[in-house]
Amino acid sequence: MKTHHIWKKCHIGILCIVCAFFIEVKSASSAEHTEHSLKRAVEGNFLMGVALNTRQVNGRDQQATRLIKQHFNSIVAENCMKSSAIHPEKNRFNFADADKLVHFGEENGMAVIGHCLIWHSQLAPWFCIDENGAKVSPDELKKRMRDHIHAVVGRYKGRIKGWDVVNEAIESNGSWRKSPFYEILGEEYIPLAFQYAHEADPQAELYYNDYGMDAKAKRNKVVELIGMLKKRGLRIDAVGMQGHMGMKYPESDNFEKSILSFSNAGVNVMITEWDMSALPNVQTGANIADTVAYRKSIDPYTDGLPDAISQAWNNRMKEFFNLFLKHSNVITRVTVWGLTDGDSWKNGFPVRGRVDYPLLFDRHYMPKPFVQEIMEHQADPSR
Ligand code: 9MR
Repeated sequence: MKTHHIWKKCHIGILCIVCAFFIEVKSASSAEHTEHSLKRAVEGNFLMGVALNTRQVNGRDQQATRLIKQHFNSIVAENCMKSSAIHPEKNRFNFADADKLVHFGEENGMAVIGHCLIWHSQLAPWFCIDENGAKVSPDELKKRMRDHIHAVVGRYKGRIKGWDVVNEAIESNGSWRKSPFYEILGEEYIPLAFQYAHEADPQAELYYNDYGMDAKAKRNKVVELIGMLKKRGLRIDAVGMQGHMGMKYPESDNFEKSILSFSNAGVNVMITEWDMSALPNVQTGANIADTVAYRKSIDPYTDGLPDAISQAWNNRMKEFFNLFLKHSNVITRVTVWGLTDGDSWKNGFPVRGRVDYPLLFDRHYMPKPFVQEIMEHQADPSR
């Protein structure tokens, strides 16, 4: 009788523990679901991506890590996969950061994007010259391109969703950029790069990526490039429209025309490096990397963004976001070029040392109003 009583007590105890456990799990998972999330808000439309800097890749910004997991389902390296970083000397690779980035993406079920294989900027110094500093021969450059692409793409075979194979090969006026690759191989370096990337990972998607894609001359040249690759039977899955914007450029009509032209040419479109400077535009050279000397007058918002500018910025971002949603049948990913305003390259370009506000999260890791709105709308679509 006594034993029976003890057993009964035990059963009740176990039952209570089990119930408590289930209540705990349920409330944790419903908390997760009520927590706003950008990637969930755009689910079914496109992947939501973010570029990670080296601090984030190395887990040295825990607040950032939390936000990245909460809001994004795709990542790309802002710098650590570029040739100067990953292949600094002819016979030396530095895969440490790239390995961590790919691992982080896999651990969190994110689509990892490779950026970028062949680019004239942040180009490893040895890549196109011999030991005397003279241009290498066309055959030697082909071999170096092939070795580089096979080593980098091959290392992450099956783990990277897609690669920016060639970056920024076209000038704003629609001519081929006179990069060291072009100077040695002519435009032939482009199909070769796509061919090598496909050999190294036949499953990986392959992209052409560029900025200023709203300009008609550039748009037409990109369409020509897609045609040239397709005619040769080479793989190209998407065109990356970087999307570095300002308060006055690009015009959304022109941007939309390019989305349509590229998709009509038979590829998907990705917005690959989205940001929008809130600062006054400054006249620079033709190149995205050209800089201008600092003047206080072109750095007006060091103490915070005035409400009117913030509102205009949010409206303009929303306008473009809606444009991306409108074309989500062909836009497969929207990636922002950094997480918080403090992380952005725009604080240093085209003028070093300005305080800019170009990204989706502010310097306190808080979502901007238009981002908040998108997420709330998803939580309550009737609004
Ligand atoms: O954001 C990147 C910045 O940290 C680097 O210093 C810069 C070097 O050129 O590259 C930036 O990223 C570029 C990207 O790789 C390609 N498109 C233009 C981006 C902004 O310059």
